[in-house]
Amino acid sequence: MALIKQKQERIKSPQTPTWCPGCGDFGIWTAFKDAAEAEQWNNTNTAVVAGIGCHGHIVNFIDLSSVEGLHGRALPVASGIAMANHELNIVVFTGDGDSLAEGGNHFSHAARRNHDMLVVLHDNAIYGLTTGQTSPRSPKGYVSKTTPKGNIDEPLHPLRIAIAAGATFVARAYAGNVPRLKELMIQGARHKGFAIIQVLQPCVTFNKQYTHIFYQKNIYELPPEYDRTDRAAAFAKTLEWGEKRIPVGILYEEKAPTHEDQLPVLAKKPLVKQMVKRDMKKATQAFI
Ligand SMILES: Cc1ncc(C[n+]2csc(CCOP(=O)(O)OP(=O)(O)O)c2C)c(N)n1
Ligand code: SF4
Repeated sequence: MALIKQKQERIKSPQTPTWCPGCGDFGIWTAFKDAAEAEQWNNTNTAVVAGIGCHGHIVNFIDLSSVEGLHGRALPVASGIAMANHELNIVVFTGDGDSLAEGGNHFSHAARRNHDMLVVLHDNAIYGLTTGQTSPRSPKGYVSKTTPKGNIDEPLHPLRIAIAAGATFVARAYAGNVPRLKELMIQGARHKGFAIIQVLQPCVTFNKQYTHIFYQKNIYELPPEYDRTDRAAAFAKTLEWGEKRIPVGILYEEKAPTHEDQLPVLAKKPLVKQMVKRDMKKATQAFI
């Protein structure tokens, strides 16, 4: 017990989490601390970026260099970090509102470019921090203060978008299964390229439909014989959703050059380790 406490303290900040008791964000936080411990992630090898929302508060509860971007802008910030120092392990925490509404375009483009980073999408299917409004992940018919007569729109499915756009590691996990989520975080972070884990994260305060019990009843682990290199099969898996039909595990994985691999300027060393020569005369002349 003492050992476990000691392990978790290394990465935990002195702040106490402010999430509601039972929130799925606790599971994500714990899995991340365990993964960080196992992989020796620290301030010299890892950078963390978060969006704005309940999910984004995670940066306050872990002791790693971090940036909390503008709402919807976690991925462009992370892409900039990747290009400045591609040797870093980059982990992005984002919400379903953050990555699919305000940051919807950045999500497709970061996946398409295969930036080398792990994206942990806290999917509670609502806007949590602003008190439970309907988000792009809320199901059709969902009743909230912004859709009091029921949501008339179909939800977005982030893994469908990720696979269609070109993400090279695509997984789904449930926030209540911490050991499995930890494993997937490690695999996603080790993967070279854009790795996305959609974490089914119950918001116990506002989302009374996608509860812990709902997920415990309806998720199933992909079987060992499932071929995660088959892109069409993976896309078909993303079409499954509903009663006893929510697959979790690695849906898709492929090896492909990252955006950073293909930039000639980064071939020898990261940008942060290069002497940048600036000819200020030329730069100012450009504006005259
Ligand atoms: C550009 C912009 N639009 C709206 C807001 C207000 N806002 C802050 S958090 C939030 C919802 C966050 O929802 P989500 O990303 O799903 O994260 P969660 O709180 O559910 O973890 C909104 C709409 C903002 N801060 N900036
Ligand atoms: S409002 Fe929902 S998402 Fe936010 S901390 Fe509470 S339970 Fe978690």
